[in-house]
Amino acid sequence: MNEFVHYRVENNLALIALNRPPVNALGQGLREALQQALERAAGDTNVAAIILYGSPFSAGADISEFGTSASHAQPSLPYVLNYLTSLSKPTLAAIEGLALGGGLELALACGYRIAAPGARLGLPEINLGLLPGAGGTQRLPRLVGAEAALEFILHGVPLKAERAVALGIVERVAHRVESLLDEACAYAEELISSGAPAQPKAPFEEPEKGLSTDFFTDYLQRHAQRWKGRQAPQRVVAAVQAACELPLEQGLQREAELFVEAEASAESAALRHVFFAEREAGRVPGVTAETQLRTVNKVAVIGAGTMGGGIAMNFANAGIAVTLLEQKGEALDRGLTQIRKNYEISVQRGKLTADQLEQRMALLSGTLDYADLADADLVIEAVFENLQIKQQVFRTLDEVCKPGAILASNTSTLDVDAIAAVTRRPQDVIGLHFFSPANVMRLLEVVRARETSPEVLATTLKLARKIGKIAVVSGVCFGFIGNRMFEPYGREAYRLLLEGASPTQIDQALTEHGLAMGMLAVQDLAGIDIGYLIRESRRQYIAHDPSYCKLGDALYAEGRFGQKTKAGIYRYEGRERVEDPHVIELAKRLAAELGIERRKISDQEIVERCLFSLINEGIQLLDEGIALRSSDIDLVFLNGYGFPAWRGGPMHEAEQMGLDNLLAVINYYRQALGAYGEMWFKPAPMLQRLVDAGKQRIEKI
Ligand code: T1G
Repeated sequence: MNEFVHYRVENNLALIALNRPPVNALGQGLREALQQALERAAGDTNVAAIILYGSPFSAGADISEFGTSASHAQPSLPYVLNYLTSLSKPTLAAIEGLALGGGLELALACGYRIAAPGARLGLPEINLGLLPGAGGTQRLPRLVGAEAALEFILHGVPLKAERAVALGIVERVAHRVESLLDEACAYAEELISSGAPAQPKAPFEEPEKGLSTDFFTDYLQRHAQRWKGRQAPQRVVAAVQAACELPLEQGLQREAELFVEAEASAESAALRHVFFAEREAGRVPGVTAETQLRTVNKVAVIGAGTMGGGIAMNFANAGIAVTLLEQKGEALDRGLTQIRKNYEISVQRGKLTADQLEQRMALLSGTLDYADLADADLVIEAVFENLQIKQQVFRTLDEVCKPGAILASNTSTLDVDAIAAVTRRPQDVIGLHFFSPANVMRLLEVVRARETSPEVLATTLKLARKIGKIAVVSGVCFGFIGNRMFEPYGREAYRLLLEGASPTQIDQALTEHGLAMGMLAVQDLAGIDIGYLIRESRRQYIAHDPSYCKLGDALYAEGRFGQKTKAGIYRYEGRERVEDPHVIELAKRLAAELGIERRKISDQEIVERCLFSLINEGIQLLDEGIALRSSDIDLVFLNGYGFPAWRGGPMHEAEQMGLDNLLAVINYYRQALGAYGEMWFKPAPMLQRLVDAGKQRIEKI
């Protein structure tokens, strides 16, 4: 046995403690130690029952092993759990903190289960493009029924212990976390004295009982659209169906076959990439565990509009007091009213209780007076996207805010260095770019200005986690990471309209690729006017291309601002988006004026030109040091722009297709699109360097 397990016998109980910090991930070493401990307990005649426990119990298989030989290195998890179920002595799982994935499967292989209050139990494998691969799809249906098991596995969200008892996953909840092991021992003694079997009779020996004969076929059909592009959910359905149709032994074999497929899938490789990317994003040069953190108990938000109100909600949701400042009383009232309405919708949807609504509203206050911000620990400015206006706000904040207050701008494109420069405390200034709707979108771009101090950066990164955001650090440039890369993506969508593609074809090609929304629909949502104003701020960089978003400029001139005016690239009849012949004609006219020859364009060209332009810009961003790593860029697009997580993000997708192939396609369009291609399809220099160096990963060289 090794250090990953502590073994002792007390009275007639073998107590086996899992000990592989931080989460008892069931890597090969822990599996080996666990197998040895179980064999030792099985062979000890003084041992009448076996208790497994850990703090936390276990977060499941070791995700870092997947895709490597370690994942199936003996003893495999299925082997250990099958051995566990073969023991003739009662086995009991004492679940503290977490039992996730293989951790819960370990508990399910035990005959009995007791959980500590507040413990979370789940089978989140679906979030990694996998399925439970150590008996979960076969044992859970026999414990709770096939339909309940299917929903639980596909949902992939852990349950609290108390709910798990109601579902039948565990039998008991201990009175206190501290007494869990004692109560588990008492439970084991009860089992021994009552002569309980090592494995009690399954409550659902026929898991399919009560299901229609077409249940699984119907289930797949009902969810086909939602699961488009993915395979993991369908494998879960197949595995649970096997639990209904096969004896346990053969069901386990079927599960193992499906797991091997899943582990080897591009979908799982992408989702495992995202799992580690989310954890890597928090690793920032200059910020260490020793970096001093500032206390943030009181937040102020300037601007109670859509963004300001959404930002404020994030902090109220996390129990932090927020003061909203506006210039006029009616704007302030409107903002606070809208926040209350947002919470009321959550209550109607059952996501919030009425009490929680009032608790959160009680944390929100409003003022028209900057003096009331004097004791704020963090102030976030969310006023009109104009540099001069923002600079004036920061001059005022510099006057009224206490020393050490963090002063943040929610700007989406402007120069945070220029904002910091008007204060006497640039080290306390940072960009916190929330994405609309700010209380919903998980992405937060944390813009590190030239003089932002490590303490301010570390404090905002910690706060981002507290309010449930995925924080990605960006340097200062136009558009930071997301909007800078989204610019060429939108440029190509507009240009393709002139070259002969229709709005619907362009958007459908992108949504077919997995995007939540087509780029032209996004333009209408964000506002044609917003896009125009952004271009106005950068005309010197785009003037050499007379066609640059020409249609967007023309729509702006016609007052067609998108959804907000019921007409933009599309026309809006209620909530329905319809193609507008006027826009097609406008595109044709502009193409003729610009001498652009219209032609039939393939969906593949649409996706390649939009996506590869975005990726090429991302590689350039990395080269400039604006983004720290390519996986950070992936997180930006998965959490802020509706890119499909099952593709891993644009940069991961580029790595999967091969950087040499990416370069070849970009060079193709550079040549095939004539002068336009020469303007906009020059490969980023670092892409050429990566390919010349034979690199498979996108990293700075
Ligand atoms: N494997 C390897 N490392 C893991 C891990 C895991 N399962 N879970 C966490 N870590 C690492 C993580 O990378 C980080 O490392 C540190 O632990 C703290 O994590 C066979 C196939 C458990 C809720 O999907 O959801 O079992 O960055 O920063 O916010 O059927 O981690 O410090 O170096 O996230 O408190 C199923 C995944 C696996 C659970 C803790 N299990 N983990 O959250 O801390 S597949 C999961 C989480 C499986 C079986 C199948 C969370 C957490 P580092 P953290 P946290």
